[in-house]
Amino acid sequence: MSSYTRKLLTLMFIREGEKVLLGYKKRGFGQGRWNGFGGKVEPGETPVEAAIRETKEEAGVDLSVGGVEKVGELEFTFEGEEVLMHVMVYASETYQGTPTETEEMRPAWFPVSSLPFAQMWPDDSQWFPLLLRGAKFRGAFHFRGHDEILSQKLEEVKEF
Ligand code: 8OG
Repeated sequence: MSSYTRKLLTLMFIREGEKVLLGYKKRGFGQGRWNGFGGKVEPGETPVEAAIRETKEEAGVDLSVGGVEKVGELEFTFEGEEVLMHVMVYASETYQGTPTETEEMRPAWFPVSSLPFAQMWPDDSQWFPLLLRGAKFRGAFHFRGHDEILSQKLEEVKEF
């Protein structure tokens, strides 16, 4: 059995009515894909604090702790790599400020009925329907490279 080094990360989706705010990742991990906002949890931060900080850094918008809900937990592993990315997924239906392009992300609103799944991580099309209907979920995806899912688990949970 391989032992993984776990990395704790966050992922935030802002929803306004029938639209979701995504960011086009301009550099780094996941470059060229649309995604929520997020990154590593730093020492001394709670995951929700990290999620709010990353959203401010990447999209220029402010969220409040009270408006943020944890909606999912996802684990990602990659063939031949010893890192396990443990991603806490959050949603917020309120925000302040105007989404603004940063060095890392170009934000844009997408109707929930036409999300750019072909330009998103391949697992996203599986759990996004759960997120969009307000369900909570746990999933694990094992990748070959960044495009091919070798195995996966996904389940709906009542609460975290
Ligand atoms: O700090 P950095 O930008 O490298 O953090 C990576 C971000 O990408 C973090 O928000 C977690 C997120 N992420 C993965 N894998 C996947 C995935 O398969 N789907 C989605 N939507 N996001 C992912 O690390």
